[in-house]
Amino acid sequence: MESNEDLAPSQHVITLDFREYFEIEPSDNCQNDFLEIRDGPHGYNNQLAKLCGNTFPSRPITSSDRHLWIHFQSDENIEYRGFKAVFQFISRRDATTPERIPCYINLTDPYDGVFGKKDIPLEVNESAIAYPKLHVDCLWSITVPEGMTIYLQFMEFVLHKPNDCVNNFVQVFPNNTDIDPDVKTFCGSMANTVTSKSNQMFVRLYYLPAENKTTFQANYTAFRTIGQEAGKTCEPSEFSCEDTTCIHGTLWCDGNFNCRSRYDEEGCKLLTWATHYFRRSSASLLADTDGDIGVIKRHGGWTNIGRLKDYDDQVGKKIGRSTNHGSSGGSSLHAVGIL
Ligand SMILES: [Ca+2]
Ligand SMILES: [Ca+2]
Repeated sequence: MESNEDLAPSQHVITLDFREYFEIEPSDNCQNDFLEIRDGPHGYNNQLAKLCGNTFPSRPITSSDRHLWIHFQSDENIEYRGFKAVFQFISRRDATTPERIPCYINLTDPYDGVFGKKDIPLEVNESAIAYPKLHVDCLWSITVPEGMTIYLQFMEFVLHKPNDCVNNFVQVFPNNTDIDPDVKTFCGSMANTVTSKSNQMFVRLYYLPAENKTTFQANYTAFRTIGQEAGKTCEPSEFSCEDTTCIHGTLWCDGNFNCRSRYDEEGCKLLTWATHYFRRSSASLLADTDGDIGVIKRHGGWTNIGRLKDYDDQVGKKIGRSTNHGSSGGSSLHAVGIL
């Protein structure tokens, strides 16, 4: 099994011409052995051909842009001679559409992030205005630290034609951008949550600029799964979602749902003065406001009540203390209260 990608110079397209022999095991729908060619750099781009058998493709295959995606697959049985093809880069002088401007957005915030149509680069939007009948095709790539997986939720999802899965859709690739059996295509009136298979995930927006109401906004959260065995707990810097998953501690009561259980925002609306991440000076500030902290939320990072007492004495209030956080070196506090 092999995949390859050809890239033509700017203002060129690619033609692929078969020569001398073409012998790929014939089968219904070319399901056993086949050569697949797609019009673009990815396995999800439009299929130009899926070939097998002994008949030469009748004419050269031409890309509409600078990329062709070529994939040959053979199964374990019956092997034919194969094929030979020649590719050429030809000027797109006569092309009816302009060269597509690449639209790739990398998201690398390690613990969470919000993204959507607003991230599309200016030059892509300008091209969309100039050519409203040319699809916009953008890909967001999300990468979180090794060992973590990604939980994706849509906050906004509007397609101009809700049931048009050809011209307007959002796709989520929980694994890679090849033809992935796990790919989720959303083209109705709502988009479900998706969980990645690894520390990477891809989200694609494909729409006709003429349908300018199409938009989406989503957020992602990196989470770590811990075993169910007794004694497995989240790290001090993490918050426990109470469902054997852990998210980063800064996501607790930050106004966004990050746990799949939504536990990280539970009870937070009771707060009139609260922070998920503050320091000794902030603890004093909390005391100075003469607040009566009625709720203390237990947190994976808390140590024990004995250590909490230090803080009771210091600020006269009940405040939860976690162990050191992050690289700042200072002690940080996790407290939730009601004034
Ligand atoms: Ca075969
Ligand atoms: Ca949160």
